Amino acid sequence: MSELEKIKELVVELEIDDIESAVKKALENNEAEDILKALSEGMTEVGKLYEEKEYYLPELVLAGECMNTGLEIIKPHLKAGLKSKGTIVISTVKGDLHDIGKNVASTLLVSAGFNVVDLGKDVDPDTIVQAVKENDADIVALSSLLTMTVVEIENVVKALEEAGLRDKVKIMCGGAPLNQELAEKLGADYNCDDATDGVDVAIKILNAKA
Ligand code: B12
Repeated sequence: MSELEKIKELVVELEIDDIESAVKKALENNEAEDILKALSEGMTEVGKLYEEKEYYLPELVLAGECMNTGLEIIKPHLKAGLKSKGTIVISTVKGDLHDIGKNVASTLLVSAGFNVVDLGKDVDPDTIVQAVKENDADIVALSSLLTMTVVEIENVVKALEEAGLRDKVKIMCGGAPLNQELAEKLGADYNCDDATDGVDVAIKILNAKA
């Protein structure tokens, strides 16, 4: 089994104690981007096992920890040598604790050369407004995995409007319950199907601004 296959397997088997050493070792012989792909494939497999009722919430939490442990190790290797293209404030919306997709998006944006301010998960609109001000952000990126919390995107839009910042930033979002039509209905500018799409959209926004 290759080192990359092993990493995927460790995520699927929830081997939290071994993931750190395996990722560090794999970095000696593999590109960080390929390790990211292996981690994501493991997470996709875990998602399937959850839907097939083989795995339950505790397994999902553990898989999330495996994924995030791996991401933290590879992050510095993804961004090596790139200079910032613009500033993005990213978070998962209030009420939503899913942060794996957001972390993948954040990691890819960093690796593409953006200055990314990651506020984490379950973030309220005022914290986002504050971060936009403090960091003079160009883009607000939001993740919502729960149908119940997509409405929070609208609350972020309103908070930015009230702070007089809505015209200064573009808002992009991602997560399975969303599509472009819904994103626009909620007042956002762009929906992203996946993290790679997020990078393309961010580049498009910054190019249009330049
Ligand atoms: C892992 C997981 C959890 C973990 C999360 C751990 C963590 N640290 O994130 C835990 C156990 C905490 C969890 C909890 C719950 N979960 Co859950 N969870 C999942 C699961 C299995 C996988 C999600 C995931 O991480 N996928 C892997 C990542 C890489 O993919 P992704 O998130 O889709 O992100 C990609 C794109 O969407 C996009 N993207 C996402 N965000 C963004 C943002 C930007 C800016 C960009 C550019 C792109 C982008 O790019 C990413 C990569 O390409 C999904 C089912 C599934 N198969 O998706 C259910 C799922 C999302 N959960 C669900 C539910 C119901 C819950 C709970 C309510 C369960 C409960 N009864 O308690 C709670 C909610 C808690 C809360 N308040 O948030 C439902 C949501 C249904 C809905 N539409 O509302 C799902 C769909 C399962 C199901 N089929 O019922 N969950």
